[in-house]
Amino acid sequence: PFLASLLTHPTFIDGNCWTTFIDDTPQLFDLVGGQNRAQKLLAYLADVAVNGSSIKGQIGEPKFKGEIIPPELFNSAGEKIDVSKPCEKGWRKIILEQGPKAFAKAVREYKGCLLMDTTWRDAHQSLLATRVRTIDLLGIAKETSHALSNLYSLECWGGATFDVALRFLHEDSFDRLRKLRALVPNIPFQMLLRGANGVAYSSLPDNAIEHFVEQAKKNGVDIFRVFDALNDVSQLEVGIKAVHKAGGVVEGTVCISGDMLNPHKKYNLPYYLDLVDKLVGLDIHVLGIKDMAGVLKPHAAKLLIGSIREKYPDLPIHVHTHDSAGTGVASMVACAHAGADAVDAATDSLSGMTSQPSINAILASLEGTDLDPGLDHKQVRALDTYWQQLRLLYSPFEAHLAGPDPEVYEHEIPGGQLTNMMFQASQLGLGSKWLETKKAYEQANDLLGDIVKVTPTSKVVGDLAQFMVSNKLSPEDVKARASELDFPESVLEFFEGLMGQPYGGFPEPLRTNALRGRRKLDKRPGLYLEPVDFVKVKREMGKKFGAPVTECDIASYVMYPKVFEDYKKITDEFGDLSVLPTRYFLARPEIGEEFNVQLEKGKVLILKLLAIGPLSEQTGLREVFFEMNGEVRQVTVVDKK
Ligand code: 3PY
Ligand code: ZN
Repeated sequence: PFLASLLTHPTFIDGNCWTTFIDDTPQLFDLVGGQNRAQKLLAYLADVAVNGSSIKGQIGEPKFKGEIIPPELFNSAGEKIDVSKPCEKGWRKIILEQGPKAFAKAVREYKGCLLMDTTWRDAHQSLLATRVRTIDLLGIAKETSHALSNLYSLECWGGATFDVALRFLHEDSFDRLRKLRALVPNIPFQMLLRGANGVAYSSLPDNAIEHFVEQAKKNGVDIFRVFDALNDVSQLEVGIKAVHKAGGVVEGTVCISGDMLNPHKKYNLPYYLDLVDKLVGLDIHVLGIKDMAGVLKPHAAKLLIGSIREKYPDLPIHVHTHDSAGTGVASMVACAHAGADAVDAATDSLSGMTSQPSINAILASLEGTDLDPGLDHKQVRALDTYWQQLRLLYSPFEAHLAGPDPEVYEHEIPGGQLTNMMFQASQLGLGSKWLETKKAYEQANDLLGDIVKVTPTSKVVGDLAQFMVSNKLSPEDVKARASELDFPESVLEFFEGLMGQPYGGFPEPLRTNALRGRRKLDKRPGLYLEPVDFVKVKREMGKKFGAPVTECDIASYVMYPKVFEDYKKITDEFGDLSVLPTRYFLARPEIGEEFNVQLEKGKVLILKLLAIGPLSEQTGLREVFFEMNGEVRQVTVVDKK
């Protein structure tokens, strides 16, 4: 039966097998119990039918009902493109055949300004609480491989997606990566790596970062955007070295903090140029400029990119922004004109506001110039018809942003965090407190010494702001009472030095008073951590979860031990939930509504919810009845309501 499972596995059939395939595809062993898998899925569906979905952050049910219609693509001669096979053209070929340096050189030599599409990572992280599931990315993957074949890259992994997929969607992020890779072999895949923090919220031992990056590279990531939340070069170096070692494209990144043209800002042009020199010294392939709050105004963008271009004529520059203030398109166009080689955009339906600027708006702005990104507008628009439907499907995670936020130049809240904080404020009914929270965020940033704010330091500022609002503390109160206040743990960790060293140092005497004798690190935290003993971890995991333990499992467990353990419990109980269409993952079907679940290629369950039985007062249980491939099945569920 194992051999049969192997031979019928979609990845095997598609011919996308790596040497780690068997190691990293433990589902092969599950396929043996197809019946068992079906029963487990029914248990999940029955639980949702009785108790509702338990996906954190979900409000209400999807606004989209019915079948999602994939787009049809046509070439410039008006002929329909056959998307049953992925496209073969694309920039990844250069990375695979000639390596990262040749890729960087070719990108620099390309006349147009290339685009990275963030729809599969940052766009939904910024607008839909990172909740877009693998099945929905797969649903548009082949079309994307054709329509966006000239992209610099597709951002599809890392940042918050790793944690959220495992924790809330009960999905294995490595599995997502492999499945997407199989359908999009031609476009470089890009991930966001938080330097020495990997994809977590604090530093890990250096060998854990190396191991994680190695798995990411082996399973499909080509380009690694490596940043540090304080622009601390010693922290950046850990990630950069790991990517070099794994053979990936190193996009060493500078995070932009505040309006660089404001004369009161310590993060000014000389600061950024000095940082770029240091990154170049680390032998990066591409320079990333990461404007996570969307505060890089067009004129500043022109000055910054123009100055770097003048100093480093051969260095490819790739710019990222968020459209929070509504200037994203103008800024990215300014960057392109000033010499950037690639800029970021998102599909129209998932663009704008706290997300990236609209891809079609950027295409239209560069159309007819030498900087044209080389994509077919009609095909790009066709792809968006899929995302229009998806946006409605994910309506339970909408933050209901009403428009751009011009105050972003003051509070400097990163895009994803701005949406999250608004969502939380609206859930708690803190409408009027929202304005107060934004003001407190600005004050908290000043108290902490005007730090660079992005995961995890943005959480520190956000936690301090919420602490100030809920305890009615002014900045003066915080300073005066620092030695007696119970600061949030993240603030103390920052003061301790667990997130690296801020530019210009820690604010004193606030740091000393708040720490009250806790240690103060003056070097990067990784130097104080014991290396991971991978043999021991594997043995431990084998005992806890049973065989096989793959290298990807180990990387996930080392990054998020508790989250991985909970994920294992859920999948033991319900099986692989990633195969369930999103509508039924989030809400129960109508009684009598028929729907399909494809367990694997050629194995489809035809399901119908028949009835939900009455509550037994004695046991607190209910019977739920389904029809599965023509047979009636009954599942007993605890009614938790
Ligand atoms: C992340 O770290 O997840 C980010 O998106 C930072 O901008
Ligand atoms: Zn971003």
